Amino acid sequence: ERRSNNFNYGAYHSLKAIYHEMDNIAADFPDLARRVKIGHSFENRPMYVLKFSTGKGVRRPAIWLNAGIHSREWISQATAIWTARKIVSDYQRDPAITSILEKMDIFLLPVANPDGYVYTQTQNRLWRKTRSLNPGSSCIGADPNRNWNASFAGKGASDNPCSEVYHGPHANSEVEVKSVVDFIQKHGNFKCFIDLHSYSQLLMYPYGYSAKKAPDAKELDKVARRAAKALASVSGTEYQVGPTCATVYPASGSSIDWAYDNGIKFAFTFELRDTGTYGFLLPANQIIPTAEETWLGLTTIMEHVRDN
Ligand code: ING
Ligand code: ZN
Repeated sequence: ERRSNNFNYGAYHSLKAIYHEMDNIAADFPDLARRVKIGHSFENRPMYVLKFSTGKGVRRPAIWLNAGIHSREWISQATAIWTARKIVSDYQRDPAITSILEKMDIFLLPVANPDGYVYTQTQNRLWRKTRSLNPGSSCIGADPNRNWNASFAGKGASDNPCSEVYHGPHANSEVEVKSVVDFIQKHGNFKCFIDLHSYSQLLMYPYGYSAKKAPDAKELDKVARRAAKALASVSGTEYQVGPTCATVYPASGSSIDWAYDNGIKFAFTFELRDTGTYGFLLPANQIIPTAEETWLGLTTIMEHVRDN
């Protein structure tokens, strides 16, 4: 039975609809995609990833595509689910994704903060953090992109639970972060970690926690510039490229700094469309154009990872 024809990739969807579509993708392409539960959220919702693999029983080098860690950045989750469908549709049709999948596995987490996402759909469209309780405070949640064990509680994070960049009581305190960390460490062969955010049209690499230069900064900058150029070739959307700290602001405890400091060299953050006209409230008619151009950026990076 095919139910997936119903999913409109040009619209924003509920968590339930996204999870259902992930299931449909796996059902439509059982030899290529599998839906895997990697954990659960604070409010006990499942955390699902799609694993794309053509390797039978071997643990290939892998790519982690992360989306929706900040719940209000809806273009991130929407781009991720579009990307999932793109991967299964293009495999054995497009040589780039085909050759990537002959050598590597891709793990895609479209909704890294499920509780926050549901909250943005039902209560407060601009909610950013998790929905965990803070003992002794009436404020809710921690910033899941300040909660990773990379200069935790350093620059650009707050110890105030009411802050939008509250780092949480300790590194990995947010079960959503801990679930990803445990999965990646247990797997042990990730080469690339890409986190999708919005907005500002930026492509960044470590570090955010300090102005120090990453040992691989030259290579990361070169790859990011190539990716930004490929992205722009689709419809002219311009991205700025650079290390997080110098490109936006200092930010400790972020996902890509943790990935990089734990041996995952190819660590990037995309800040997707736009540059502020709509900001987090990007109209749905920009979902497919955003996802299409981002795909070129993503495949440029993944091809470099494949060859290095
Ligand atoms: N921006 C990111 C944030 O977490 C960022 C910027 C990227 C910080 C990578 C650290 C590392 O603040 C948004 N819009 O969330
Ligand atoms: Zn964000």
